[in-house]
Amino acid sequence: MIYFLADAHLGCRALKSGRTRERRLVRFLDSIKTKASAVYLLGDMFDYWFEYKQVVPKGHVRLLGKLAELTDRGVEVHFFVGNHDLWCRDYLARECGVIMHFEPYTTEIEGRVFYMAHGDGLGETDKQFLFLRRLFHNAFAQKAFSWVHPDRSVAWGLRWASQSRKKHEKMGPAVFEGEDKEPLITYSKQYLAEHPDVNYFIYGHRHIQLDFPLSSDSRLLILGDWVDKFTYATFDGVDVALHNYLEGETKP
Ligand SMILES: [Mn+2]
Repeated sequence: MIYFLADAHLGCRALKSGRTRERRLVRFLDSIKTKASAVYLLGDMFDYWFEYKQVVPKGHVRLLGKLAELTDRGVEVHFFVGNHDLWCRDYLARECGVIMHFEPYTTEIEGRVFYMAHGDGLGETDKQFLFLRRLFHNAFAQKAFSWVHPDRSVAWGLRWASQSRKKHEKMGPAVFEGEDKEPLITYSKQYLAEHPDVNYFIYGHRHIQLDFPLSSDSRLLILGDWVDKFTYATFDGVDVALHNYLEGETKP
């Protein structure tokens, strides 16, 4: 079985349930470790991650340990960067054995073609978002930022990320905006026209659960999140389905 999930935003300072959510994610990964042949983490697993050559942000040790356990067992774990944790280098690959993806990734699994990405910037028209995205991805800006002391830069990053969360909270819960207003749908339709062999487009980023038909043999799925939805998708070799991970949760 193949598993897909995204957007845990671990370490988010605007959310009180950090450790609880991390534990829940770890229990989920533990529950699938014997069934999974591959796990795709489709971005923004961390609310902020800026990695220096010799230094990584504190925290997340339960998740990192579980990822290492999975890959030690031979489970393929794919880690896509999102728009909150794009400043990864090689630590997660070296330490946890994951396969890093900094770009959208197309792969064939059991005869079906998957196009996967976090989803930020694809079909996006918001100028402010695109400006920031370009800045964040700019090699010189990244180099300059890496000269800042980690204590300062990571504190700044966590503040930026939690402000972005609060801004989104004010706008209300993420909802499906309609076929014509979802950049990922527009983008995927165009992409499909040029690459008609893609059967599944799988994305995170939007924090909504969506299973949208693009053609008779192609669908677009958005994975929800692990902030308050605890949703994921599976591929059993025949079809992709969306699920909710349910379990009793009491302790903070
Ligand atoms: Mn995102």
